Amino acid sequence: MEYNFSTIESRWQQYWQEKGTYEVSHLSKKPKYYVLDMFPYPSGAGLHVGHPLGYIASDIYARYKRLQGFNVLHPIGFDAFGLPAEQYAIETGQHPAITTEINITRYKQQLKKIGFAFDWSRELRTSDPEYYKWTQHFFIEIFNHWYDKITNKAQPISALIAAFEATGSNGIQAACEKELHFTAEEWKAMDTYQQQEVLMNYRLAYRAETSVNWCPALGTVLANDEVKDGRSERGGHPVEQKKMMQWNMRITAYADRMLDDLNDKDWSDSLKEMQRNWIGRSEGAKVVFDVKDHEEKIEVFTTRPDTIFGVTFVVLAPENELVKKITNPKFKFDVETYIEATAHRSERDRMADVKHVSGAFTGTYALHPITGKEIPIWIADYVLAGYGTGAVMAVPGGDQRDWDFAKHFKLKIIPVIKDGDISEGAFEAKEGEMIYSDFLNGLQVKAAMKASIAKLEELGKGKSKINFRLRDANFSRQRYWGEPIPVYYQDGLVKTLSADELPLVLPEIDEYKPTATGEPPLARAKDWKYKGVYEYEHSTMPGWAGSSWYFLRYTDPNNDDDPFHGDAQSYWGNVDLYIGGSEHATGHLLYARFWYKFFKDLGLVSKEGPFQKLVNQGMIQGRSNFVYRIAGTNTFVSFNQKNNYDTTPMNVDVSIVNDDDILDIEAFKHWRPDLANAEFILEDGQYVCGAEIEKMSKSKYNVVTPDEIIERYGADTLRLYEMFLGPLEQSKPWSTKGIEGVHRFLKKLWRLYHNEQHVLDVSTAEPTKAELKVLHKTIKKVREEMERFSFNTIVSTLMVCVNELTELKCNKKEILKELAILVSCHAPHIAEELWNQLGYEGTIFDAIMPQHNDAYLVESSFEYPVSFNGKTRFKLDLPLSLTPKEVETMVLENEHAQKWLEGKQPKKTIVVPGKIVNIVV
Ligand code: ANZ
Repeated sequence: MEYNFSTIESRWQQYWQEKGTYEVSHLSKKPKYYVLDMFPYPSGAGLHVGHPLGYIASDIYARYKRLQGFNVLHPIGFDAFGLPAEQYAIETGQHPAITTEINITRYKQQLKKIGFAFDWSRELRTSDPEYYKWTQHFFIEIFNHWYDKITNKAQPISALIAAFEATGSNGIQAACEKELHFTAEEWKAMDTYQQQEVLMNYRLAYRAETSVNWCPALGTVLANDEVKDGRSERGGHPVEQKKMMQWNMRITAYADRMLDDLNDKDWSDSLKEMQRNWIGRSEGAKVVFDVKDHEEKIEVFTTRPDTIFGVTFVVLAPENELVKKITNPKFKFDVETYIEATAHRSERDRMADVKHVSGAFTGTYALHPITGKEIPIWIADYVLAGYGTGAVMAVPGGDQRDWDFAKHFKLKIIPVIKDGDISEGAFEAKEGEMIYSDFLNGLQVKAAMKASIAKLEELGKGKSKINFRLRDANFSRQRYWGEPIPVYYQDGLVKTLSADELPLVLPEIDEYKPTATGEPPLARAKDWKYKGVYEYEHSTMPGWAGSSWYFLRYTDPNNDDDPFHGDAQSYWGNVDLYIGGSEHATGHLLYARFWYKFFKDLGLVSKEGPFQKLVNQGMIQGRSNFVYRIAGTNTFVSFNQKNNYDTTPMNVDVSIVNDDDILDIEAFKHWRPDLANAEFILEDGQYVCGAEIEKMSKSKYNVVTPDEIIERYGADTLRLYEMFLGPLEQSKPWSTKGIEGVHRFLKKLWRLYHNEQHVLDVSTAEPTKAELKVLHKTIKKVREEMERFSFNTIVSTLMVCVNELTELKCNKKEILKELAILVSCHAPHIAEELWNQLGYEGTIFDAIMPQHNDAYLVESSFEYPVSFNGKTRFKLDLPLSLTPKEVETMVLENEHAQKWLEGKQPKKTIVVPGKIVNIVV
């Protein structure tokens, strides 16, 4: 039989499925290894060749670990809630569950054809009520906990209530919204509503009036990481800031712990840095300003308490609640006009736009906390409502934005650092000696920071504070296709469902849009009420809810009584290797770490973090082709002549262009009806297309699917080829130029085992030294490369090995058996087939990864470079056992040496054994 990949591949895929080859159990004596892929969102477009890149890499490593004797968990499932299916539902009326089901079916077909070692018995879907029942359960758990800064972990809310009853808020150090002070008596005197409000201030999942990214076009709130440049990541619609009553998760409580254990993670430095910046820890102080003629106080956060004497004004964010309360009526109109004008600008725009200075004076004055001097209070949109306290003490001498503002509005600028030039801009360096700063004069910045904080504390006007850029995570989405939040409202009180009432299943609705009054789609479910009476929460959970713990469910996916069982969890532990895209750096990877730490506090898991090693695979970009239409005509001009005309490029389907960028003109005319009469200006009788590297996408007609490649070359070729394209972490354009070579390699491998008639032809004779050397050199390299995740170089290593064995005409079973195992991780189907033909029972993945033996690698001879007066002239292969004298004799006797000596006697001959021979003439 010739190498018939399609028969071989379907045979082994069927075998794996029937035998459950990749199904694993935690009841095993073997050591475990957990390999995870970021699970896919099943989009309508199916998989293109870029999607499986990471899966192929993780699959190779999973197989490698199994061959090393590990019990390998390698699961897959679907992140099945999400916007696209819902948008499609809005447009067509088709239930998102149906769309999702269709898409998943297609994904599964595609994935199965690539031959992944997934344990399909553990497949899960976030939209399955049996799964989201537990996502809802965790929401309730989070709601029922608060973060205690003393024990540095989450504690039950019941313990907090008990403490309030005993001693009020006294002694409580909690991660919370506002610092509240009340006695036990005051607590007991509160009614249920007041108590609920107080508890919301502490709960880890809480409802609050929140400034959100509102996307009118999608009719929903978006998370910070779902907004790019002021637009929605999906669809590119404008996003604005709006205050709404929202569910939030107090991720900020875990900010310090999330920073602390980043250092121990085997993640790329860039990924860790992205998380560090996103969490954004800042050390500084909280400073309190009294407001003249008002009860209110303004609290600011500053990283530069040393510059306190350089404060010449105070700025509030336009959204700051204080603005209304303190604005002088005479300035009300200006202030309101300004607020109106800035409301539409997203936070990102506001941060990015440094040139445009704007603001309004409130007509009110703050009092300097130390000098008591009057300081004007302004509002300006460069101060963000959601960061710090939404207010700043402006020091134009030390902060550029304050400097720009002061110049624009002609406010005072005081220098506070000696020799810090502030004529052209602020002096922002955190060094130097303090001036014009009263008791701080003469101190260096660092000492001044300490001294000023001490003074502020003494006056009761401030204290040191650590601030985080990280915000609490918004948890409400005004969408249909997500997990219902398991909450109902009983006379205004928030109530959660009890365990036996879960899952709270998504109700059926007539249309997937918001209601006419702007209520979320779930408000359309008129009869959907708790006990038929109380309104459920109408917003659903965000996409990241289900993906924050799915890796734990995989350890015990069919458990009806628990989200996962302790034994399964303690056996599988955390994920050893996680492969996925870097776009999840500040979304999923933060949320999952947050939930995991919470689980740790509950004693559900024992490690601090879920993902030990993490690799970000690069993107496979598309290679687009273009034709050039002459303006106003249906004539297309070939690439090299396009500049002679007024042309516009048009993307053309890459499937009708060959590898040399030549267009199939007939196919082009049939591509679209409007092109049937197209005319062409050719070069050398051909139409040459332009080409460019772009994102692989349907709209650019540059999508290549794994299915087409598998059809033509087989899955093993696809797997090898995707790895062969380059280092895993690198992004690279798709091109099929080298695929034939990779396919030929598999045929050549096949021929090593078979004779001309394609019949298995192996010998049980002892392998020669040369054959053993080739094999063991390969084993050593493959293992080293596996450890480095260098899957691309393994392909070349295997190619070299097959070439060398072919040259040696090696058909020794002892060698070929090991070779099949070495190939099996990349090309599992052909390896299984060869293994089987060699007469071994069962799957090759029950074999053991070969180990190299140094004895076979020892070189017995060396090819000496021979140089004359320092120039290498020829090479000579000599036994390494020769003495330097013998080497010298052999070299000088050689005919090439005779030629270069031209009859002369060498003045000197230097022999470095095993390295070089140099002859001086
Ligand atoms: C006075 C000062 C003097 C400041 C100086 C800086 C330099 P990071 O490092 O990002 O934490 N700030 C505080 N809250 C703000 C908000 N809501 N919107 C915009 N800016 C805000 O920066 C903290 C600094 O950013 C704070 O320290 C404050 O300005 C400003 F020579 O206070 B500083």
